[in-house]
Amino acid sequence: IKEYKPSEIEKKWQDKWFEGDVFKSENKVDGKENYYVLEMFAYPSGKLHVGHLRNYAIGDAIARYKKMKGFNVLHPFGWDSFGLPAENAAIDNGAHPGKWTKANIDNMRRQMKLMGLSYDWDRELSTYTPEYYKWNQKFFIEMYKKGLVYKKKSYVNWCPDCNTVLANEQVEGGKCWRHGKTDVIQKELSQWYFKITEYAEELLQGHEELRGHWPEQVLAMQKNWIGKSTGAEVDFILDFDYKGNNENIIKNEKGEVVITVFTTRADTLFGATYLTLAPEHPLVEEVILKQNPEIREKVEAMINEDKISRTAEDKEKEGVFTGLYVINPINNVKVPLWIGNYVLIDYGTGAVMAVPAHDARDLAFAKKYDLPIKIVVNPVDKDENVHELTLEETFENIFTGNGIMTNSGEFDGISNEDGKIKIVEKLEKLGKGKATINYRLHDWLISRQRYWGTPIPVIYDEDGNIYLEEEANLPVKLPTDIEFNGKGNPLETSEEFKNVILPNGKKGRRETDTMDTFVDSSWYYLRYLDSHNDKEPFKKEDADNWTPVHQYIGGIEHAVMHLLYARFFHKSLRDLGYVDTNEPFKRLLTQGMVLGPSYYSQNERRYLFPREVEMKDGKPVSKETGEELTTKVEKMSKSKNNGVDPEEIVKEYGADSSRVFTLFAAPPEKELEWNMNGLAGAYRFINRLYLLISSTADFADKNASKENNYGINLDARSEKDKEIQKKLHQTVKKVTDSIEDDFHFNTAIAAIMELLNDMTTYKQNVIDKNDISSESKKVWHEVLEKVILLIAPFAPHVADELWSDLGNTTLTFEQEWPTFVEKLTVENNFNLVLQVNGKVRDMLPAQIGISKGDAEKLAFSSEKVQKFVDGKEVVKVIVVPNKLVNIVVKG
Ligand code: ANZ
Ligand code: ZN
Repeated sequence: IKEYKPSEIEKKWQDKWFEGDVFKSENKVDGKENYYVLEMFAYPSGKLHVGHLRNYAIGDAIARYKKMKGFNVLHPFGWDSFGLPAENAAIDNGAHPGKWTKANIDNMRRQMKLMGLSYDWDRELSTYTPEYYKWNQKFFIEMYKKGLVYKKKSYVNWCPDCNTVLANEQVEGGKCWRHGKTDVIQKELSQWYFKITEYAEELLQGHEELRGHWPEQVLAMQKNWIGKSTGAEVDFILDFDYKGNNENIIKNEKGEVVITVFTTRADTLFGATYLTLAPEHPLVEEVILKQNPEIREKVEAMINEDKISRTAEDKEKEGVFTGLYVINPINNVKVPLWIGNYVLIDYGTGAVMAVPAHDARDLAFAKKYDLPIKIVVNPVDKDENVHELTLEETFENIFTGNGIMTNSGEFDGISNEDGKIKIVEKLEKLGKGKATINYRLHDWLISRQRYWGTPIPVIYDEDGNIYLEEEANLPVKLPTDIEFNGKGNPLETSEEFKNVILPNGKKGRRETDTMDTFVDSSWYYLRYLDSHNDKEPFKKEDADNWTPVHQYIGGIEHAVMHLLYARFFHKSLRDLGYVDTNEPFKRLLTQGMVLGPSYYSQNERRYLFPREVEMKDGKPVSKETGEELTTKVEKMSKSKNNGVDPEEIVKEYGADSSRVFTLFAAPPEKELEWNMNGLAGAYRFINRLYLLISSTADFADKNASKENNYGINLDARSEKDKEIQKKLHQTVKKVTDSIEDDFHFNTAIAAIMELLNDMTTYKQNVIDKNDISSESKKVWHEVLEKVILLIAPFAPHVADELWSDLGNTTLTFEQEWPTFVEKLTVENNFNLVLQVNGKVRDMLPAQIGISKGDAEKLAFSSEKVQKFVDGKEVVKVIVVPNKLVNIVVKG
């Protein structure tokens, strides 16, 4: 008997697959529908972690299954290979970032091949290569010409540890997304932006196309991030004669300074008792501080506070009076102008009409600085009576709901919802306001002051005018004469890179900012379609045939960065004429995290490695000291020492067992608890399957093949043949249904395990005892062929090995997915008695529990019954459930 040796089997088949280039795919195959399955490409950190293993096991199972289902499958892989760690490694050890990156990619690709993944490696791409980033530059230029890229000076997020600017999406609770402990500070810089806000509404509306195919949670996160607010802009007039001519100060035709606020509560305009500006508002520097320089210190302190905590609900409101006043456009009342830390410059207009009676933040501010409070909406009780609010009540419990307008002149007595509309109508008539929609989403800041990214293809002349690089000169390549000293942007150290001659012969200076690496990942799924093309980024025809990607798989952490940027990019590319489709990814699966037990020692104040731990009386203790440890199942991470190394796992148990375990232990969207017993269980399962099949392969009748339904005469089967065939057909159905149901591989594998139990029984009772019918060998051939094909997407190496044991020279993933016959899956049949006028005329097998209607239909379908019914009038049909049908006829 053969022994199951995964290391030998897996090496043998990987060599065959990869040397034979069997996973090479075409963009078009006649008669086949395309299916694009894509796992998020990897950052080449150096080694795979278990999260990768899980992601790729899922993707590969889908790819192999869809191939067997007859699709023309595209399943590529690549590397998201620009970014900081490579540069930090360069600073630490002097090696060029490219060298570090390439070595890491080579190692990870080798590890991935050990997993037996069915990628078409011919399409592999890496974003750090000029062949790739050239197209980032071309898109940048075309987007600039279309007004989708611009440069703007503003306060931006700066991480002192990254030494670069960050996008809003990369700031989490005021801290850097890469340096969880580092406060992000604000710097005023001139930076490049992509105009994602131009697509805010479409990005929101596009969710309708994705709903049901993307996790609702991701859609909700995007919706929240886009943050659509319906409201109005209202113009207040500054009660001060400003003579200056600053372009950022807006004046009306009378020469008065206009301050526009954004509000969602225009109905409360009569209650606006003061106005608050963000400390960064242009009016502050240009007018207020010139007029009132002694408040500068307070203003600057507010600017330096971090944005997130500044607006937190429980944060102490800080402010300062400007000494100036503004005129409320609805009633011409003069109200004071303040500066407040809770007003953000980059939301709405950076100015707020404060209504302390109905807005909690305004109220806190008004209380602190003793500002007037005016109630303008009263609540209505359950008997529809208006309740006149008092200030005392407001202090105790602020009223922010809907009600009836008061203290609002001509608008008194109507509902505030009507009031909202009427006040905006009036303002529009007066030319002092308008209905508007505001989005929380900001333009995407893509400038990074770092080396390892795509150079921005822009040159400046001596006056700072912008010149786009000529397309013929693309790619603008990263220079190599660079010093990585950890101080500032390394690109600044290359004179050759910086100094260029402009088309007009004058001296120019090249932009040294590089692009955010999220630009690279925003369109890579398109590049796979033609990754060696040096004339175009991809062909439009291919893009239209392959997008939206049928199935995308990755982590939920990308919900508002990568997944929103890519949607924006796809729409921009559509508007530049590159694609016709609207969305990049049709279906999204966000796989759950991989968790593992961690062991913490209170005495040593550190996490122990699993190898330092043993179980005593069911409790984990330190092997060395015997101390009882605190254990917790949590996300695998280096800091908790609770990770496992996929390469070691694959070495010890084999790729097939590792894959089967990760797919079996939890449905793909759920958290997966890593468990060595579970892994060992997966190994035992495959081992049993292997031994059973290889030891009984000779028994199977190889002449009986799929083409002739295995030549089985159903009536000549023994009871045991019938049972195993029924179990087989039930399993094919169950596995297929489970995969079609959002890829629930766990239930699919569970069904195969059950089948294996029945197969073992069949072997013992039929094959070993030689208790066989004329059909047993044919039935067994069907069982073996189909079970091998069922397991093939999950455990492809052992499947190909067993497939060849059956005498095949083909590969499993090239086979058709096994089919089942509904009739053969039926649990319990009984013989339905068919009578005409009380006389038995026929008997047919039917399923227990068959409905009256189906039983009747079955009766009329019998030829023997038809003979006695044809040409006669059917008076009635009597059905006795699970027993008989009696047709009463006349004439
Ligand atoms: C007056 C008012 C009265 C407001 C009231 C609310 C309640 P959302 O729904 O999130 O869009 N606001 C506007 N711009 C702001 C900024 N740059 N920084 C801080 N707050 C700002 O919130 C819109 C509301 O947030 C606006 O409506 C404005 O306050 C405030 F009873 O205007 B409201
Ligand atoms: Zn950082």
